Amino acid sequence: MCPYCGVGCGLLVQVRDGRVAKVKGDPAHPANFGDVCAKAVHLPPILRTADRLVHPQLRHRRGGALERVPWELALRFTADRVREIVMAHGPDAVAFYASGQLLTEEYYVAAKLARAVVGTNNFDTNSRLCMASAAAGYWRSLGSDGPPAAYADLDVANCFLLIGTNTADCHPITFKRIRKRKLQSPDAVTVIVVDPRWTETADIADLHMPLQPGSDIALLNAMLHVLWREGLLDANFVAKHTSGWAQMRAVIERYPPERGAALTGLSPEIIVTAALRFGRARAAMSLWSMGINQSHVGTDKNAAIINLHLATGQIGRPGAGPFSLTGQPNAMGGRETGGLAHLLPGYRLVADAAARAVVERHWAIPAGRLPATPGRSALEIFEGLASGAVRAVWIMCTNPAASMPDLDLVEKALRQADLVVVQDAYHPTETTRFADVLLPAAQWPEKDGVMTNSERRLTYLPKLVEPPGEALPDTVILTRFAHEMGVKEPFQFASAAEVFDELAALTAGTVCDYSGLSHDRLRRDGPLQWPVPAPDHPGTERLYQDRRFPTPDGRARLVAVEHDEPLEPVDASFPLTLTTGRVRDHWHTLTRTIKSPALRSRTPEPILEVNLRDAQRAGIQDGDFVEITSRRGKAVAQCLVSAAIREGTCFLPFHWGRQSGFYKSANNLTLSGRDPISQQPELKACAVRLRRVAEPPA
Ligand SMILES: Nc1nc2c(c(=O)[nH]1)N[C@H]1C(S)=C(S)[C@@H](COP(=O)(O)OP(=O)(O)OC[C@H]3O[C@@H](n4cnc5c(=O)[nH]c(N)nc54)[C@H](O)[C@@H]3O)O[C@H]1N2
Ligand SMILES: Nc1nc2c(c(=O)[nH]1)N[C@H]1C(S)=C(S)[C@@H](COP(=O)(O)OP(=O)(O)OC[C@H]3O[C@@H](n4cnc5c(=O)[nH]c(N)nc54)[C@H](O)[C@@H]3O)O[C@H]1N2
Ligand code: SF4
Ligand SMILES: [Mo]
Repeated sequence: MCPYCGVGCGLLVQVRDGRVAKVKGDPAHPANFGDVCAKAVHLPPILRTADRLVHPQLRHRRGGALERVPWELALRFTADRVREIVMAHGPDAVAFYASGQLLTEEYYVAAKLARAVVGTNNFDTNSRLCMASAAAGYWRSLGSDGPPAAYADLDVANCFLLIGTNTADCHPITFKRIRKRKLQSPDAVTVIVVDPRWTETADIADLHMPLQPGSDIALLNAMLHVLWREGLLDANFVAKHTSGWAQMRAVIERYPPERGAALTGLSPEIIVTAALRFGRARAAMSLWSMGINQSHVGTDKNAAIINLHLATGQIGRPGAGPFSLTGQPNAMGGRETGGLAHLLPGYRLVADAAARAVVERHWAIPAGRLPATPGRSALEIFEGLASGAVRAVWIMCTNPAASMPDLDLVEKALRQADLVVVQDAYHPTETTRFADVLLPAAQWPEKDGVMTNSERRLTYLPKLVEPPGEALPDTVILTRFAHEMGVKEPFQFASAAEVFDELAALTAGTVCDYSGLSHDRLRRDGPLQWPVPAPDHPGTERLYQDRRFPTPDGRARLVAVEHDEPLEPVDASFPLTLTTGRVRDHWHTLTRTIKSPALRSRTPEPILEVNLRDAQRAGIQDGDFVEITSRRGKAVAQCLVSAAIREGTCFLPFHWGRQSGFYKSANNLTLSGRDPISQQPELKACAVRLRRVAEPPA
């Protein structure tokens, strides 16, 4: 399976002389049937670069140099420091910050280490910047996390609402499947794209709706208003399978299309048209990602999308359903293993005493050992480090000094910490520079394990080549560390397969039950979709076909949600809204894709997209270098002036961190304000001003 995005494509890899020589699509994999995008094709040159981290390194004192040390010393030093910090300040002075790019087994061992060995729920991941609002949205509306739909639904849907997703660039193989459906039945299939920018995704759209950033709830509520007024709701479904109709109706009554138009900047007519197309479709799907989730009302935006599906009965049948697109390859696996500070394995909650007891028995640790209060979310970990409440952080498989909002805060946090452990495949990165202990990790495909893609499908990834130097699989590093901490019995894993078996057994009876799976079975039967509750169970294409939801009364919840303005509205000093995101040929913080000559040459530098009229007002011409200033900092980029972005909005990709050049980083500008429910930061809207500069800074 591809190590990049959550589409989860199957790959065929040619190995020559112990190296990955060639990558192509696996025709037998049900996520892609042989197709792949450029990022996967160009994997070979990025795997063995001169900056691979191949030895453990240690800095004995701050300001000193990192020195190569043997594994034993690196782990003993870390264990001693962690013990000291726990003795002096308690277990919650230690935090772990992990990633949706870890394998499921790695995730599981890391979360178990934090909770059972160190004794803290301060175990959070970059999924907090990514999927947290979707997970919280599913929990609140449906009673549990878990995307209900499947890729097979894309082949039969009649209406696609693509909202806050640049599917063409970020989930290219999913997009191809939607495009194929549209081209096969152009009149029977409607595609609606909601994005302040015109992207490649809008290429296939019948309706492109360039709304004001952040105003999705006003749009979705107004669409629901139209459907209610026109009698296009499924009254039977609402009465039998949902709760909350009366409260929700009271709110949507106040969102006629004219009000929706005023709040979104769209026309009332296009809102009515979109609503009618959605409402009259035999089967409708919504697909969304960061334009929805990365918002201070991200959880509410998710509710507004799910409301639309519940009120029209568009869920739990072929071609229908709300379907959040997972960003990272294994963000789904992370949620299954308890990869957020309030979760335990098997979609269990830290706050649930009965769930804690089950996990304690499974882990054979004393009753009451698991801490009962949810830990710190991603930003709270870094705020805690900056204030001194948290003293140590262990970062694995993520690069927060490039990917977090408000990088000054993150750098301060890392400088201030008593202990920074970083476990990565490359060095230097923006984050490894701050490490006291640097642990070399094996990366894809130097280790084996499982990942779950957007459609709940688990794929087994075999180990194909040896890791370079002394790099070790993350599971091995974490297991050795647990032993170094004196905890042996619960960490006797001879292989990743054994870790998987322990987790799979713990999912029995939960919504994400895959107790019927093992590495052997996945190798034999190929990738399968959970729930898979028994060894002879074929897997589950679609959730909620029986229309029973995992809430106490079995009904899904219609949640009344209101529009709210972005946290940082524009004003005379900062007149434009900056939104940030991705480009087609790069992956996140560039530790990998920039090292492929082909990918680098397609997009060598960050480009700021600016609307024509905004450019005129600021005296900026296409190709000029522009300084972008927010209340937190500055960035400089060359600009692309166009009509493809909504007036008042500009867009900067966030891939370039400070290591590429201090002023290339979009996260110099972004703010760390967040959703109070999901704790996900509002990376998609902050207020900025632009100024032309003669030359880029050196
Ligand atoms: N090429 C590539 N693909 C990737 C990744 C990558 O780094 N590179 N990363 C993966 C990961 S982890 C993720 S999370 C996904 C992200 O996938 P996407 O969410 O598709 O990517 P983004 O570019 O972050 O944002 C999507 C769109 O949201 C729009 N947007 C901004 N604000 C709003 C708003 O208020 N409302 C609406 N409706 N739209 C808005 C932006 O203009 C942008 O086009 O991609 C995955 N795939
Ligand atoms: N402004 C802005 N900021 C954003 C976003 C945005 O849209 N706008 N999007 C956010 C989102 S959705 C996401 S998901 C994050 C992503 O942000 P990050 O997770 O910080 O980005 P990556 O570059 O994917 O970092 C992965 C790190 O793991 C390392 N690595 C690779 N393989 C392995 C391995 O097997 N083991 C270990 N230990 N390390 C490995 C890589 O070298 C790299 O350093 O960024 C977030 N930040
Ligand atoms: S679409 Fe995603 S999973 Fe598929 S090859 Fe491209 S990056 Fe990999
Ligand atoms: Mo993400």
